[in-house]
Amino acid sequence: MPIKIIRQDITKLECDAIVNAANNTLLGGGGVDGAIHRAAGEELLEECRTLGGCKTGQAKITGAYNLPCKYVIHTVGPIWKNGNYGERALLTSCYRNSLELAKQYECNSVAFPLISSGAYGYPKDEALRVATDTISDFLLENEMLVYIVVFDKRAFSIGEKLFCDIQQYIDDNYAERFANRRRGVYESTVMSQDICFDSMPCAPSMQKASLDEMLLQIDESFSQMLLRKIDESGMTDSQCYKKANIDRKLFSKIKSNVNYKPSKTTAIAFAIALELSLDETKDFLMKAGYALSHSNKFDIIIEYFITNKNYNIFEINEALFEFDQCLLGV
Ligand code: AR6
Repeated sequence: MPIKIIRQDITKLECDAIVNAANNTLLGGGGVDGAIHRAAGEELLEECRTLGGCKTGQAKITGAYNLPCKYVIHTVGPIWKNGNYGERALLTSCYRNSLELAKQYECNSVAFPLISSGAYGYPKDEALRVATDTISDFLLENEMLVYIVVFDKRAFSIGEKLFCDIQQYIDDNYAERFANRRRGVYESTVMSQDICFDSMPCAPSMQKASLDEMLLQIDESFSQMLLRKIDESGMTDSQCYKKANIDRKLFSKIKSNVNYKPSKTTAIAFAIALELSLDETKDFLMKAGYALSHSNKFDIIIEYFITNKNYNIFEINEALFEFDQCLLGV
């Protein structure tokens, strides 16, 4: 199952377990720890007193009392110094150990705050990268819905360079759209003539081969094209839907219904998982009745990542989140 990045107060989430960014005493504190203790009530503190603290990178589980979830998993993130004190390894083990505990307690869904990214000072973009890398590794072998809960906009930020590059790409492409609009119809007529001339020099045998191929594929639905492309890629079905951040049940629906019409974000998620080029992505989307245009930020951001051959769906989602767009996958 997939990772969902959401903006919310973690204490309000209805899922099997929420994770607390605690300290070694497990006896409460500020930030998300304080919020969780306040919302859960005194009994949580009483249970925490019986646990004997927790080492950095480890995790312990308690009941959730007045919270709408079943369990609270308490983990202690590293205090950021300069990155040379094993901070990344410790933060990775916070996520890994919390996920293992959730699995042991048969949780189907678990929500994480961005551990260490507040009072403990871990740089936010790097903290987020550790979270998505570790959780996505875990999900390759396990079925669970994992939320990364981002409390406020400032608590979340993709790298500054990536942000600027994407912003620049958006600006350039919006500009191109307005320029094209001013140039008007004449240019599009010339372009369509160019396409006709382009196709003329083809050898007749090549034309026939590609025509046969096109005719064979004319009735191929989105679902059939997806399954064919998965086979061609050498991935298994589950490798592909996990890479696409898509839920197994949704994949089964698409697989079993030849005429299934996915949402645009689902279709793009599969294009990303299959590492399709921009042209291939456009053909693939067309099967589901969608296009990529330069008239909205979402499409331009997707185009940016595809043209830069960056097919990491979690990085793409971080960027989409930063620009207030819908996320890919489920
Ligand atoms: N829901 C979701 N995320 C939240 C919430 C909330 N209600 N409140 C804060 N955050 P921090 P740390 C985010 O400082 O860095 C405590 O005193 C917040 O924006 O809570 O691991 C403990 O007792 C930030 O991105 O945890 C420790 O002493 C993230 O949660 C120490 O702080 C983590 O910020 C742990 O520091």
